[in-house]
Amino acid sequence: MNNDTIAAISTALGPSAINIVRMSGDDVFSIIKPLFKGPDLSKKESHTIHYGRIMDGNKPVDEVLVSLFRSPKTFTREDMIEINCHGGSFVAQRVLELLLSKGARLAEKGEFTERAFLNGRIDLTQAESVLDIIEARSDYSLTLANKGLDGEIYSLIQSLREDLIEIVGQIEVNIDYPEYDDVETLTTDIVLPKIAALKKRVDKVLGTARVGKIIREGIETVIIGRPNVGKSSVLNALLREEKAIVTEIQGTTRDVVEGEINIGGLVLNLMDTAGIRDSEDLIERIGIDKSKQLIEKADLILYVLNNNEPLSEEDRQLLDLTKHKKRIIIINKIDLESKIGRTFDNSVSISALKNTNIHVLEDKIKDLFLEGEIAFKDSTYLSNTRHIAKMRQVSDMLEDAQTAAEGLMPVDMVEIDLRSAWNTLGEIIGESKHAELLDELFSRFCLGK
Ligand SMILES: Nc1nc2c(ncn2[C@@H]2O[C@H](COP(=O)(O)OP(=O)(O)OP(=O)(O)O)[C@@H](O)[C@H]2O)c(=O)[nH]1
Ligand SMILES: [Mg+2]
Repeated sequence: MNNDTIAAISTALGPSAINIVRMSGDDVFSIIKPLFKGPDLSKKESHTIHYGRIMDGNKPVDEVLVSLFRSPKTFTREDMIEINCHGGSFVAQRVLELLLSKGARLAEKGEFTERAFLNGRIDLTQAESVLDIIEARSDYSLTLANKGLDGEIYSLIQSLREDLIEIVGQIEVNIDYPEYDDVETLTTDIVLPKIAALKKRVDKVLGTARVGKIIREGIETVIIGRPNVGKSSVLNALLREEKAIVTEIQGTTRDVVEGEINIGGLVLNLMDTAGIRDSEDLIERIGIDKSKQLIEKADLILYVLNNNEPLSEEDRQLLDLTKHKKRIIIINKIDLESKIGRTFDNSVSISALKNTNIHVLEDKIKDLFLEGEIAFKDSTYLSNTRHIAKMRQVSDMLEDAQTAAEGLMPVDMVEIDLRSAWNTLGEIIGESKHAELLDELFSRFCLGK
């Protein structure tokens, strides 16, 4: 480790109680020495905090607390110093400038975390989890991010790699000692079932990744239905706020109105749409309509019907159009006489106007997306798009290996696919450190992180 020393303001700029200026690298002690009036920090123990003043020559700049952390037990594994200044961006900026004037370099975005990764304190999935913690919007996404930070994704990937290595080992043994077993028996009896089992594991991880993505990014929820059935009223009832305009006039909502709610730790990104009408050429109309795109993109459709009206032909078509989606049918206006004339599976009867059964709707949404907290606690979900894309490649490579083995191709052909799968898994945890990937990834962090 012979890194230049980096510094940055780690807190958001703008008036606040405290700002933290952070520094990491070999020279932190020599850089701070001429600037700090207080105890000699270079003689102090790791993980201690010291009171003093930052000085610009003879001029006091700020009264500060300096935390010091000695390598290797630090976030970056380098020597680190954190200066707690008074809030106010000017003073923090001045302290930073003084550090730079004594030889520190301004850190790039995410560079502290990048160093933690490059110095082997965390793997790439853990570094990404740091970002996930910062961006978490609900308890579930925070839990998921913390699992990542604890190294759960890392362990999952490593255990898949162990299975792979075992298969490759088996093949190698056979190549080295051809008399050990005949090739055909090896591939069909030993290698093939193992590849199949591993592919099954990978596909299972991919199968649950949708839940992970939903926990992380929220459920894209689109409220649709004919005009005046009460879509905007449903949005408002869920948001507990009069966000969308509600009137008795058909076609009140013209553009998509959005809102975000948190149902027991799950985030829903709600979109209220314009009522879909005109029975003639309905499908064609929807085709040119934004609503159709929204329906396709949605994780959840809330289809609103008016309890007070008989089911129309348009409703039937729209119900058919959305039947392949995760969907809840909301029978609204139950405070009025029922004229709808039939019942539906997966429906909830509510009154958005009177706030009746809104919690029943919420519970239904939650049940639809989580098999219960227990299952959530016990599993490791992939949620990061990069991880999911790589995992898909791994699944394809295992499929190729399987096909090769089934076709009784020479075992070394099978091994090529397995090795690619091994490398791709390695890319998830950052074992092959691609410079571009790292630059892209860490630039998504804030300065000073
Ligand atoms: N009685 C009763 N009226 C309701 C209920 N929900 C909504 N309404 C009324 O139905 C009318 C239409 O409500 P909106 O929420 O604007 O309906 P919308 O589906 O968004 O309508 P568009 O945006 O025009 O497509 C308003 O007068 C609401 O007050 C309900 O549960 N019971
Ligand atoms: Mg509306």
